Amino acid sequence: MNLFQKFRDGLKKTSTKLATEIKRIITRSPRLDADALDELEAALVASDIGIGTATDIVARVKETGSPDVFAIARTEIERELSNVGAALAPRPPASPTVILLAGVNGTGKTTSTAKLAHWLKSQGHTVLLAACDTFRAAAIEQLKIWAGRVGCDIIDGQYGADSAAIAFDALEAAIKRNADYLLIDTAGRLHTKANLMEEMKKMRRVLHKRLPDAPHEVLLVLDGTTGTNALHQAREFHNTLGITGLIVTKLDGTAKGGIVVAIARELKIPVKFIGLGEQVDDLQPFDPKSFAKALFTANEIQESP
Ligand SMILES: Nc1nc2c(ncn2[C@@H]2O[C@H](COP(=O)(O)OP(=O)(O)OP(=O)(O)O)[C@@H](O)[C@H]2O)c(=O)[nH]1
Ligand SMILES: [Mg+2]
Repeated sequence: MNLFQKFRDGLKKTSTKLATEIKRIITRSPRLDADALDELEAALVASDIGIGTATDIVARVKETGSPDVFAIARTEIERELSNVGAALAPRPPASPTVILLAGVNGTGKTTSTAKLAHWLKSQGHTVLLAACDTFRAAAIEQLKIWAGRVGCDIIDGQYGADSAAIAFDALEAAIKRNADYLLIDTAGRLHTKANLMEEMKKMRRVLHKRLPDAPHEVLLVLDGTTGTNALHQAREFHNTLGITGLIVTKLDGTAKGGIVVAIARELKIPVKFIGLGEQVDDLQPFDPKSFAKALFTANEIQESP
């Protein structure tokens, strides 16, 4: 399955809802009068793409007088996202690339860590995992099971242990073993809880001390089904921790997958991967063009009766 097909399947809930609404509006009012344009705007806003982008699309439709709302929306979305799809930081020549995954409880950090490991391995890299969620019961076992599935080694410690110490040991091991990537799973934390944020900062400091460029990426994992809440989280995490990129998960589970557009427009933080399901290959590098095309698709998807 190619990347576009993955995007299309994963974004089906959002695209089906959008297509149904848009077609209904156009069928009823082919010349798209003022009321129809209002309805169109409401339908776009309901997908969580954000008011700004929704009004831009409606303005373009009005301006061009074109009934091809899908094509106009695709172009606008692609333009909006053109600067936010980004690859991972380039690999330093001799040392591991260190990626820290952060986020609030249950957003998909642990599973995204494993899926990212799987994707990196598929690109020919060697990957080591670090289980630095020593806080939640069974978190270490969860990552161990995934490590087995993906075929990666894992460095862990005891529950209650200092997560920064485990991160340090894991980095030592990654350097010694010549691993290409070290992926660090962390405990869920509230962006409002200062002590948890401090723990995260400590992890950063310790890594930096051992390897001056590390961590090369701090990826914030956001649950795409939480809508504008995800936006608030991203803002807070970015202010306290400095985020290099986003992973937006669970887009398969929502009709509001447009949130990726709102986040990109608001925060200008690159979206690096998106989560489109629970399988190991359901985390995919973000591609604005495929995303825009998958979101606004008129024909391919039939609504179930
Ligand atoms: N459908 C779907 N489910 C996902 C996706 N990403 C994660 N999940 C599910 O979300 C749930 C929570 O995922 P975890 O990876 O454990 O989340 P976490 O952030 O590590 O959670 P804590 O460690 O408790 O903070 C699991 O059931 C995952 O399978 C996705 O892209 N799509
Ligand atoms: Mg976890």
